[in-house]
Amino acid sequence: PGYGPQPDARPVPPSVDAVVVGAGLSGMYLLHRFREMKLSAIVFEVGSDVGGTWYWNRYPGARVDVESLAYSYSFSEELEQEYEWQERYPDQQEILRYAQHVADRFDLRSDIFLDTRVQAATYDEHGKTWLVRTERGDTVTARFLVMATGCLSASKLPEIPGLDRFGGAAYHTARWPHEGVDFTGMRVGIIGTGSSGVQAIPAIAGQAADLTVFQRTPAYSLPAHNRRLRPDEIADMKANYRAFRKAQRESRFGVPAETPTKSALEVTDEERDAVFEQAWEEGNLGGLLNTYADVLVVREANDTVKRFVHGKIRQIVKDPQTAADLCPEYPFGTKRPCMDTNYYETYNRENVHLVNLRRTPIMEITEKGVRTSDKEYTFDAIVYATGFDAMTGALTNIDIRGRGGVSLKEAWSAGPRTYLGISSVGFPNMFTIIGPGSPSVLSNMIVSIEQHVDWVADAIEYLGRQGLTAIEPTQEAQDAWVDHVNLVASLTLFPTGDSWYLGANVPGKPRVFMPYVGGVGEYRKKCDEVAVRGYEGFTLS
Ligand code: N01
Repeated sequence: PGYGPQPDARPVPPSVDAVVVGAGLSGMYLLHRFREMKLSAIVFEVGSDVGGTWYWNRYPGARVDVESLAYSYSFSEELEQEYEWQERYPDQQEILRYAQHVADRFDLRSDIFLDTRVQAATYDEHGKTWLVRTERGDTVTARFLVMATGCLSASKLPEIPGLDRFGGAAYHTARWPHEGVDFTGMRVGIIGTGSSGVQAIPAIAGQAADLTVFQRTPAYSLPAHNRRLRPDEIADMKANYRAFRKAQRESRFGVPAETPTKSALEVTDEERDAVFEQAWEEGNLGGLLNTYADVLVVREANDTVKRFVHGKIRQIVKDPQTAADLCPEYPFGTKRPCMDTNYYETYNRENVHLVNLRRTPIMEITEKGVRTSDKEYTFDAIVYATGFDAMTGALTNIDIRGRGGVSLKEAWSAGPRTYLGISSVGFPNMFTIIGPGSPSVLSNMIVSIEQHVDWVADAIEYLGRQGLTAIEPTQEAQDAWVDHVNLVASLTLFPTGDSWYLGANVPGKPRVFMPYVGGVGEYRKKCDEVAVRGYEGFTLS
């Protein structure tokens, strides 16, 4: 059931100016902007409430990895001043409450259709409109279609034989039961050690009788040093929010930080270790990445961070074999680092066991549990912390057809192709918020979300002022942007990690580095220039 009013019962209007898909942090702000522009807009949301990521990811230990005072909307100064964050890194419930508060405060719910999955969207070239169809049979035409479907929303189970055979309870971290799960007294197996696994493992270990962690690739995880916010730091931020927001927008990752200029290789080991130690103690996702200019560029520089983290793991984890198995070999930062509370410490508990799947791979899921090449493990519950078909999955799961009936899935079969990550040739008047080809997942998402929403709203306003009705990128501009995104990525170590940034976690997915590594500030400048030049690289008609 939906929260508040029951929007499901209301009929969907036959035609609106804009259909937004998704009522997460992107979709909610889009609706707010569109209303300010006096556009009629509706939002379809498959969940039973707003919040997107924070609605779905309810696994124990789920928390944000960007500080709350920075991971919040900037579009309303009143909201900024009124809202009271409790923790430095709030948990899922606190962020969901924030999303719900925003929905209520800006009266967004009346135009959001919950429990409604969009099945298809087809562009009508003559009418220059999108026909959107939902799974429950609604149809609506719209001039603009905005995909606010998120980058990490199409959850993914592993390709392991026998998934349906298991007789106990099975959960995916991103589809967690709303009533929660009590693991007390249970033997639990968890597969996956990305950000979700790293947060869930300590929480489940504290409850379960026994927890076995199946690890294919170890993560680099940094201590979050989470704590309650102090009144003085909240007051400080509230007094300086405008300057802080400006700095966020101009920064590299959407979090203000000094840009490092030194190489990790030009300083002494002592100096470097002291810098790394300070970053580790700060508890900041970008901390270690931001220590030296070449960490993400030069392998030897990256190795210095790798050695430092290995040293930390060996210091914390008592069993030498477990510690060795937890030490990642791929370059630091090429997969998203994790932020944890007591992750490595958890392996010192007697009820926690690590299985290194590089030595003994999983062969199948059985009725009783998990069989590796070595033995069968018996469980009462299995947790899949196996991630997402990231960045493109939520888009290509919908049957989107643009000019000439071409499907987005076909158009992107060799990897996503966009201009600025915002729009794609063949799909006029369709926009993707934080889409592939934009900084998106390499940034504080909310900063990138607001930038995209504002850009899209401004573009639509511009079309209206010019008496035009359609916008679509040119092939040349799109090709040049895709080349640029690839070129910038190829100058870094990013393509060397087998990450979901590259689609490497989905068998058969083309290996293309999807987010734009050029930085939030530079990217914003480019988008602004395009707009100032009358939407350069787009055909307006
Ligand atoms: O997913 P992941 P996630 N057999 O893809 C393993 C954001 N996020 O949900 O690396 C065995 O990172 C897989 O192994 P490998 C954040 O951006 C943020 O954890 O493919 N193992 C990996 O260990 C994050 O990066 C927060 O070898 C299998 C794990 O499952 C993104 O979401 C919290 C397997 C998947 O890790 C995704 O994180 C949570 C198989 N067949 C998420 N298939 C915070 O804000 C997959 N794996 C803190």
